[in-house]
Amino acid sequence: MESILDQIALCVENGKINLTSPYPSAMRGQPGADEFTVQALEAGIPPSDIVSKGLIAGMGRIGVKFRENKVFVPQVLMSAKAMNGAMVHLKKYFVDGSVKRKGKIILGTVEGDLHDIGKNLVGMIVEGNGYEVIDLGVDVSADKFLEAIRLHPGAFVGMSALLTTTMANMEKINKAIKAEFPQVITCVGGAPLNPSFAQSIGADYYTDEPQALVEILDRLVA
Ligand code: B1M
Repeated sequence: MESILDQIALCVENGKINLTSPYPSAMRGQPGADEFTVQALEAGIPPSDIVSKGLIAGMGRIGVKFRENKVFVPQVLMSAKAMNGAMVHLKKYFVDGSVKRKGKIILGTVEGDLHDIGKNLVGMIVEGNGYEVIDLGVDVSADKFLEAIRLHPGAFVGMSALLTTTMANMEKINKAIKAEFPQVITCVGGAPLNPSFAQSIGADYYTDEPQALVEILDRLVA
């Protein structure tokens, strides 16, 4: 029989939130990430194991499948919902410090740009892989990024742009960040970008999909 942690990972991977949720149809009538997390806590499994071997394992798998085009946006959204169903029971362990995040990332779509579907997906997958995400939303100016960096020392910065016109703002923002906080690591992504653009504006990293960003962050915090 699969362990409770495997069951949690499976529920997150498949977007199974709780007993009553109808999705995915193959798992209808079965407990979800919600109930299995309660069971795991009652069985005395450390919350940190539930996070690392259950939630992060499941979100890691969906991130890889998304990269490989084996699943699409709706499945990732359902996985994030299942993860949030489990997180309801785990939040207090993050607050009391018994579960630690791997790191923090400030995320935003750059000034002038309102596209946030990709940025939100990046946020969900990065959060599901153990990072705290400070989401500044869309149309984020350099000043807003700088203010967030002051509030969250040690955080990485992730910027998204979907328009060729707002890529120029990304350069402006990256320059402002590096001028005030040269040690802050910046990552950029979004459909019109490419590695040489990222390099030309002085960003530290470029990725074209969320799981690759997780892998970069994991290497940086290792
Ligand atoms: Co807009 N739009 N749009 N739009 N829109 C595009 C981007 C466009 C390519 C459509 C086209 O002409 N074929 C085009 C841009 C052309 C260009 O500049 N090269 C365009 C345009 C022109 C515009 C307007 C100017 C249209 C107008 O008003 N005349 C306008 C601009 C508004 C503004 O931002 N100021 C506009 C408006 C909109 C809507 C508001 C209607 C809506 C956005 C809704 C929203 O986001 N809440 C919208 C949409 C939906 C699109 C398309 C159709 C889809 C974008 C999307 O969500 N893709 C898009 C055409 C297309 O892509 N087919 C288009 C799905 C998403 C999952 O992918 O965002 O690429 P993506 O994110 C990926 C990766 O890029 C990566 O990971 C994500 C997940 O895999 N990634 C990162 C993203 N950020 C990352 C950050 C990272 C790492 C990876 O590290 C930090």
